[in-house]
Amino acid sequence: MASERSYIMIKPDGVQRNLVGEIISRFERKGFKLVGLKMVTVDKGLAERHYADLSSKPFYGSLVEYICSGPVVAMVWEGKGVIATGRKMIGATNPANSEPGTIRGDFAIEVGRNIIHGSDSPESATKEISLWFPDGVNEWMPAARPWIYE
Ligand code: 3AN
Repeated sequence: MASERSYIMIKPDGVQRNLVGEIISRFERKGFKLVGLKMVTVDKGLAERHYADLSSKPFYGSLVEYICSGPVVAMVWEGKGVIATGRKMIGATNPANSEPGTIRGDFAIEVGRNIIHGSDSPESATKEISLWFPDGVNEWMPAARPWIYE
């Protein structure tokens, strides 16, 4: 079975608020597999490349500044449907609309401090993973594999 990968990033507010363990735990308990993980203090160039699609938005400048304001935790998670399911676990972009039980619904209030990023399509996942993990990710075989998938 071809497995999908998503780029998931805990933003500076998530790190500052000690939510790293909580967020990693949710993805682990779901059954997804961690194949890339690093803490990065983001420079402006990388933040601008990551958010290039939003460069015409009025909040682009403050978004870039926010992402550079402290370390982020950059991750790649793998598993069946991880891109769409990861987005569901994260919740709506604006935490005011995120359902309780989602990461943003449980832990965030404002769109400008929404804790976490997740790739929104296979195309952006591929682009984001090569941007943040240019040297590739870790291949490993989890022992739980036959207990999660048919
Ligand atoms: P998502 O992160 O849910 O994929 P995008 O890609 O539309 O949402 O937006 C990327 C990031 O830009 C959001 N995570 C949020 O931090 C910021 N953002 C989006 N919309 C707004 C807004 N109206 N005001 C301020 N920041 C915003």
